[in-house]
Amino acid sequence: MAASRLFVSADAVRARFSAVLSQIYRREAPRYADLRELVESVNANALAQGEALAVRLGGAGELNGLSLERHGAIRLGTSEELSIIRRLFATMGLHPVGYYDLSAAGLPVHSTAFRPIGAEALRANPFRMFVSLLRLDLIEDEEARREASALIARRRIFTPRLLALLDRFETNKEIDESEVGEFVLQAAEIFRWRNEATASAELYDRLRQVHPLLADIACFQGPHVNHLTLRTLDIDAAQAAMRARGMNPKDEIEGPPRRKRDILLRQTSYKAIAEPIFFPKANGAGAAGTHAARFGEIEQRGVALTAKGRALYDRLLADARAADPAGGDAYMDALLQRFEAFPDNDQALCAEGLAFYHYAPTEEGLRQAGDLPASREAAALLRAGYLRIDPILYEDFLPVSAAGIFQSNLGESGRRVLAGEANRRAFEESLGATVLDELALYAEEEARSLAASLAALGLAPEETFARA
Ligand code: OOG
Ligand code: NI
Repeated sequence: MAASRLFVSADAVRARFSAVLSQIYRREAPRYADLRELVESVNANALAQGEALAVRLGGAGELNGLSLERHGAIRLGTSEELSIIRRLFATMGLHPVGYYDLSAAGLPVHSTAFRPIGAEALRANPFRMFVSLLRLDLIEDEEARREASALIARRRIFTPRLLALLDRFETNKEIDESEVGEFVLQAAEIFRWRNEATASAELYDRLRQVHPLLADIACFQGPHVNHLTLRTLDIDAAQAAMRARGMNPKDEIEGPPRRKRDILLRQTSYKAIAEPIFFPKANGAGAAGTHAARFGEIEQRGVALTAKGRALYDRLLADARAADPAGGDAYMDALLQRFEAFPDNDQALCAEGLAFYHYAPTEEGLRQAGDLPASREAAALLRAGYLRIDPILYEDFLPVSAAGIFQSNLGESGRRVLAGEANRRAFEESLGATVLDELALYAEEEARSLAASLAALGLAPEETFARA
């Protein structure tokens, strides 16, 4: 028999990959290193406040790996790139969840989130990737479309070595410890910044005029990671600290307003910084210029909403935007006011079917196990103190927020009107797989926890009625 080999789990590959990406980004983007320090001190302050924070975090307050990146984002040019990225991320336990149509916000891309599935994987390492694919079908300028697709068709974003390793890992269904270091370095190489464009300054400018995203995707040798995102325990304090330190944050925190029980996802970022780029010319000469693409982001997550809760969220968000389209602090005030209509405690959110919860038996429930009347509903068991609930954290993204993040980094010229609509089927064809439904994942987790809790109380799941 061959000497024993050590195999590495997908969670461990993801942890190593995201650590390498973080190191590279910190080195290449100094303001991101500053942001890390800022968030660390904001988080330390928040932790020192203690109790209020513990209440707000509830069961979602997993503090392990607080300083690990929560996500990164890239933009791809072709179906081939996307389908290989899907295979690559699968080796890291990252799977496509959700479809995000950004055409509605004037952006010629559609996206998915490659993320860990299940509480255990998320706890092992929370990193995920928001991945967008260029939609040339939304670019009306035919000449620009042709030139952009010629540029993208010429580039090779994966090294032959990476493709060979990927093939082998897929065939063997496992990754040997001795090769994982090389594998994650080769993978991180895809997303590195390159300060030499593939297009002349003239072509870059022309594509930028057509749409700034088109230039960002088509004029470079690879899909540079455009931001990494840290978790903050107090995003309002972090936003204020970014302002105070002159870090040029975006004007508004995306997502819901500050609440006692956080819902969904709140995000903000410092704006992308212009970086020097060499634009080549056919005769070997070239021109020095700049390109602004890279920024740093922070996020704060809350409880996942049901379809009903999400509909209420979308409506209140749209109302606030309509009340103050100018944005800034006035918009944040309008938002707070509108969201007074959204219940702000776990009992109400759960009872009204607005958010997803993880059920567990209480000690008292376990003492009574076997003696409880078989016909009691989950809500009654909760009220009687035999069951408890903890929020299930939202692990996905929000299209309106994502559009806000994109746009604040593309400048005013990022706000366009595009003729087009969502095309999930085309996205899945490019991906070579279907995307998972995020609501179904949360609903399953809730249902599983309720069934296990009822069994622990000596009650068969069929005898009680979970809410829809
Ligand atoms: C992705 C923006 C979306 C988020 O956190 O909503 C995103 C991009 O700019 O490519 O990362
Ligand atoms: Ni992001």
